[in-house]
Amino acid sequence: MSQSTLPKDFLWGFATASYQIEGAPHEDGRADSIWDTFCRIPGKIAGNENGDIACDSYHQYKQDVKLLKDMGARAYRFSISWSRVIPLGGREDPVNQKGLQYYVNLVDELLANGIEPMVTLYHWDLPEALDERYGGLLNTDEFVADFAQYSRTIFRALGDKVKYWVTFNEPWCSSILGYNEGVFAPGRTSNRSKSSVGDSSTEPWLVGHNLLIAHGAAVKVYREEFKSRQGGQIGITLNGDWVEPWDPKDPKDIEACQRKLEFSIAWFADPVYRGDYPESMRQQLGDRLPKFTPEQRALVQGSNDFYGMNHYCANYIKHRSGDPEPEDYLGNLESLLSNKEGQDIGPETQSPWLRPYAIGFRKLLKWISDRYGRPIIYVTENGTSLKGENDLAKEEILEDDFRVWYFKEYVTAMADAYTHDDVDVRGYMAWSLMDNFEWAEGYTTRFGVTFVDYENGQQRFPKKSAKAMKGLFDSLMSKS
Ligand code: GBH
Repeated sequence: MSQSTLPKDFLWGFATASYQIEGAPHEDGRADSIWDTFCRIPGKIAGNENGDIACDSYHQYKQDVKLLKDMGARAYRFSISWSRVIPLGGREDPVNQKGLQYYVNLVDELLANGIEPMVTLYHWDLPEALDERYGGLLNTDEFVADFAQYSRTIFRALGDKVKYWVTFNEPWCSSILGYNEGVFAPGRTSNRSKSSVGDSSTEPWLVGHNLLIAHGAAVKVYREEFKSRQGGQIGITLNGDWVEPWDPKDPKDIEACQRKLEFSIAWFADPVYRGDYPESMRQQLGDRLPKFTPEQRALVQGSNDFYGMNHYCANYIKHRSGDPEPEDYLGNLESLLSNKEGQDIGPETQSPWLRPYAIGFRKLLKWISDRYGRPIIYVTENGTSLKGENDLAKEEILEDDFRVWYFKEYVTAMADAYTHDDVDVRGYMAWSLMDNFEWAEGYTTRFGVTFVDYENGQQRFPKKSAKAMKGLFDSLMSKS
């Protein structure tokens, strides 16, 4: 096997998201998103924290760009807070020029430093007003129309300068964690100990459907009104973990692995690349899984210029016998951290769900590439937390050897997929540029290559991993 490489123009950099870093929730006219209100419910977030200050990036964005520049990054993926730009969110509601200007300034600062912006339109922070007005993501017609107009506003303001667009970040999380488990905003679930409203058996599937259609509608706006002049690329970003059978000798576990990939990834990617949901989902969910009208299918099918891939880890998969529960979203199986032999899939991190298993990255890149006809892939997130990192002193946090190891393993696995498996991967954004608000885990879990000192004005200090990244990519990217 020859030495693995990456192409010479490979676009690598770092990622963040608006609510996780910006702070300034009420400055210059921004209104609440569903995450501002969700954080106010006691018990939803570790330490009852919120994003009111976070990394203070609304004020310190020039620091962020300097970090990127010092690390040698070629690109930066960030997201836009919809309620900063259109505080009430709707297609007839006023645009907040000051809020929009923040993103114009950020993009200008990036370009002045030679860093390519990649913009995510929606990373989970729906304007609260839309949730109250018509049920937010549950309302097909209103949500789709409002998202299309919001997207148009952003393309118009930034599209001359931004060439990479992501419509939605991880619709799986919005649907399942927001409407089935109820652990993410808006927190709806059938579990009445967590929420007085919600139906885990139906709402997530409707929300997923609506997100797909809204994605298609925004892509249509971009292609018809902006793309020919602005010349950018647009796609949706899907999360997905790799799978290995709990018992490799049991055909039912092997089958369950495939079903897990279909319930998590193909749920969204099949409609985009093939025009309909996977058969395994239709079989289990029946009429609870919405059907595409011809108009909806026309919007969704063929709507990706590239596949945006978020990937962190892998699980062992064990089939379940008997009928699935109505609330089941995994595909009637168990997702486990160790196999039949009792072997762990990877070492512990601070995140209960995250066990590094780098070969799984290569395998999943190939699985996606094979199933969807070798699409262009941008890895839009990959990274790790460290067990106990937050309990250490600053000097120790800066020596994040485990993260250095993780990135080396994963980036090499990606280069293997590019070199040996014919996977057309063209970019990679590490999660994350800096420690930030880790959703329900608050600030207890750090994902950054940069330490953020929350006690001292959110000052930024690069960790060892920040300094290792350029060398890693230089060693893999071919020079000619
Ligand atoms: C990404 O999601 C997010 O895009 C980013 O905002 C976030 O900060 C980053 O990960 C790190 O978490 O609790 O067992 O139900 C990663 C994909 C999928 C990981 C859902 C957590 C929940 C598993 N996420 N998963 S569980």
